[in-house]
Amino acid sequence: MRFAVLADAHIGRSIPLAIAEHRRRAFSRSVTKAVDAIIEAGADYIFLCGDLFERRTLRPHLVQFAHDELYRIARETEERHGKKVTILAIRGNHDGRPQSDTLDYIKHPLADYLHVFEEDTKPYTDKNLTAVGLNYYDRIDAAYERLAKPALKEARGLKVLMVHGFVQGYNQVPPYSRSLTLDQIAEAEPVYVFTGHYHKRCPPRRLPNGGWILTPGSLEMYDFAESGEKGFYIVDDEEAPRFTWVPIESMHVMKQARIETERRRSPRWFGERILEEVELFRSELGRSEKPGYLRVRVRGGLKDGFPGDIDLEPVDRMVREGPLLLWVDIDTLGVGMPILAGVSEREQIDVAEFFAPFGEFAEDIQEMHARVREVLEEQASVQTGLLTPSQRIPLIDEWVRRLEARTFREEEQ
Ligand SMILES: [Mn+2]
Repeated sequence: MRFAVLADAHIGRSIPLAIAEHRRRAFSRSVTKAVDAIIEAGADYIFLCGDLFERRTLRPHLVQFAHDELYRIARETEERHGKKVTILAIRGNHDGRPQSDTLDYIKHPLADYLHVFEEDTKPYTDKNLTAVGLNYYDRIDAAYERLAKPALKEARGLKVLMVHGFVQGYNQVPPYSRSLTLDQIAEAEPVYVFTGHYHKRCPPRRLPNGGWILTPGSLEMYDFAESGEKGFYIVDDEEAPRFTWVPIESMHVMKQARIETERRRSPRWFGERILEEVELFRSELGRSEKPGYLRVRVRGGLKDGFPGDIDLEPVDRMVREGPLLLWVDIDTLGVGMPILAGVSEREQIDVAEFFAPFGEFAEDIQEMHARVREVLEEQASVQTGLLTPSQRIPLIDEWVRRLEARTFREEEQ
């Protein structure tokens, strides 16, 4: 018997929104590539371990797309290999909530090849195997004990467990996340455990009971923080099971670069480093002949000027001119303002005049501006240029008092 084990397809994912259409296309394309490879391999069972969809509500054509791709597996496997395929699916956290998930839309009375697990965790059983599918719950450990473990313990024959959740000691579980343990899983004596939710591929590992656990990871790059190869597993269930990794090449190159400095630097210095990173990425894209997107995280202090003084126009120009460079996101939130000494010399704006459209309130602004400046000069931290909360609160209260004392024109209408 041959299995295909997939997870976290996230069909319809459009984050970052600035490149939503590129992203949606990349996620759909990874599904199509996986489906092609599954048909080629001629699998008997397909295990979809959650997060088939990105959200509960999606554009109808994407739901149709998922439906059609699953049907294509069934139809073409029969045509080419003369066998009937069974597709088993569980609900991931992205698919929706209990009783209301996107998987409802792909169920079809005529789609006898598709089995979507319900919330009662009634096992799927046929002549070859028994599968218990545990849908996603926030308290996955409790849900496993209550729903999946008893069902799995009772099951006979080739027992398969599908879970959408982290497994301690196998996945690198993020802090404060609920997870299952390998021992907890092994107690129910499964032969195979296939898991989703953890996006990084984990190679097959033996369980304490002699069974196997496998996390294929997501099919596409979920975000900039992810790395590593994307794809899915083919499992040949024989005397000694054989596991074959099927890589799926991402449609786009997705890279995150960092610029960090301990020393305070000029806006120009930051601008030049950023440009270097973008140029480096552009040449990487040229070599791989693939389009891509880059995020540059910039951290460090300015010695003068403002973050807005970092000239990003050359970067914008490169994006406009280079067809492979789809998007560059420069994150300068981590760029610190210069120490405040010297600011007063640069500033020559008449505040009351600047805020003249506010009418009489412009005078309040001017007064408060002067007071805040005064307090900053006397009390601000030399390191950060900021006030402590107790220094700041009286000023905020004063702002609120003055704002509340005014009635603005918009409110009168
Ligand atoms: Mn996921």
